[in-house]
Amino acid sequence: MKYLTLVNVSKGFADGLMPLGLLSISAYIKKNDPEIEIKLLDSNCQDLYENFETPDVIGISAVTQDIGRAIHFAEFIRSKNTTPIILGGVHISTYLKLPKQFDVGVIGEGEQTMLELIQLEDFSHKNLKNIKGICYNNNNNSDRTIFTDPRDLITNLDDIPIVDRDLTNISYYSQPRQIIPYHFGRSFTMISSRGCPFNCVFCSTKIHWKKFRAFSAKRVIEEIELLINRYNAEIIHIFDDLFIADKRRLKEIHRYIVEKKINEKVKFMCLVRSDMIDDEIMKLLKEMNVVVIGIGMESGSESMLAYLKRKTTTIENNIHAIELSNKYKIPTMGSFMVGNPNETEEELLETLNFIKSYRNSPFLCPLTYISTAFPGTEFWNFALEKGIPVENFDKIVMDIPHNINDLKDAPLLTRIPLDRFFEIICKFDKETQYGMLKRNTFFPKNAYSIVKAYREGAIIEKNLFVGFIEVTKLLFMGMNYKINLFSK
Ligand code: B12
Ligand code: SF4
Repeated sequence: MKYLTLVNVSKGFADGLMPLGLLSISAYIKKNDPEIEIKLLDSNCQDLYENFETPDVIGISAVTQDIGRAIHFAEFIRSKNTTPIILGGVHISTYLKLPKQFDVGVIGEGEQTMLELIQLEDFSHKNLKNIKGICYNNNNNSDRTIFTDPRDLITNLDDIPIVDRDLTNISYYSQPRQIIPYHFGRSFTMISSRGCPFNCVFCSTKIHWKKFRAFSAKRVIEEIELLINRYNAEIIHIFDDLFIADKRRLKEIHRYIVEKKINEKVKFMCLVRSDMIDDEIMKLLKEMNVVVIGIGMESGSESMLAYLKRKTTTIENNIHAIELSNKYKIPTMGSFMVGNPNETEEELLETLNFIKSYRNSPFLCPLTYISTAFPGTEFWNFALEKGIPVENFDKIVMDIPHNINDLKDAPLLTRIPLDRFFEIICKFDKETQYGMLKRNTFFPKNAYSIVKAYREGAIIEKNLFVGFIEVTKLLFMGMNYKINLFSK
């Protein structure tokens, strides 16, 4: 019997989401080698440091934002013993530099690689060099990372068993909570595909997953049914980069969901693209009981949008998507990026004005993120050329902060002076807050939700009177919207 501890250092968002990558590795190892005993240390619901017990091998997962936390934990383990520590996940897979605290880095898909690693007698370089898809540091020269041959991607994703959710603290993750906007309940995440057929200049997906692959519709339904029957799921967030990438598969998933009446048991959220959705797709999503969609709208400036999405999307596409979202009454979380490479103040303001012009659109909720360079992307190359300190990973700020000082050391890509940039992005933040209160102004459930909206309006505007006027305008627009609906 060998003992493996998998470690999730990521925490935050909606009281934490299950670390699906680690759970997939666990399921794969359990299927292929039942002699391995696996434990999860999960920072969402545990103190990693207090609960650590030494196993035979440790595997830590990290996205770029979490690498500082992963290193810190690896240092803590090192201070106790010499157990081999493996780093996996999107950060090492795209950055390709292994911090000295780790013995091995796993590049890309981790299931088979981790299985082979845990079966090794020891982690001598003689053994490691035969394992595909890893890197390790040369003992004699700590600046040199040695890479083995790349590992082929798993051809048929259905060969990977359903992720091992039982490894987690299920009672923690089964508590009713809100992981998708507006909907509260027992909520779970799942992944039904890997990668994305597109290659936006800021996105890590192409570098990490190489190409788009999907689980079969049948297998997707099997996992959804498991979530409903075993974990009593009421809400499922399908976290694929682009759930609708394969329209044929989408239709098949839709058919099963409707036939099996899954749409009467569970609500879904998924991510789509504005240039891909049309009446047919929206109808399918509506019938499946998709209650919120997410779209990367990115910019209100045509030239910026063309750059960010390599000319695959236009403002017209985004406008059409907002219209479809209103038509089918599926709220859209539209995310926008501010502070892009070479973005002018005019382009930034175009985005702000675009968002503002949809304040009266009942189903668009804009979200704004500060552009960040992630390893391997075109943004990354831009930043390195300009000498922007993008390797200060612990200084990354993507959410709009309340204090300009929080941006002072952040590796920003913008060339707009910081004071002015901060002044403008605070206005974006205001639109996000208005987006969030649309529910209470367009579709108030009762008198209390209207009072709540007025209170939120006053907070957003930091002025009782202006807040009152703005929320009253929204309430009128909401009434108008409903009158229009009736008259149609
Ligand atoms: C779900 C998700 C989230 C969720 C939850 C994360 C979670 N706990 O799972 C939330 C909403 C919280 C989130 C937040 C953020 N995310 Co996110 N997220 C994703 C998403 C869509 C899916 C992740 C996933 O479950 N993948 C499926 C599993 C199977 O893949 P995996 O985790 O990569 O694991 C595989 C391998 O990497 C490897 N592996 C992973 N860990 C380990 C460990 C070991 C030991 C081994 C051997 C192998 C291994 O093996 C696994 C199986 O093959 C990805 C995009 C994507 N499709 O991957 C973006 C992605 C990871 N997120 C990204 C970003 C930018 C963020 C944010 C910074 C966004 C923001 N605005 O703040 C935050 C970071 C917050 C944080 N501190 O974690 C980027 C990461 C870029 C980067 N270089 O770090 C991605 C790649 C999106 C993108 N297209 O650019 N995210
Ligand atoms: S469409 Fe989304 S997931 Fe695909 S490359 Fe662009 S940003 Fe990444």
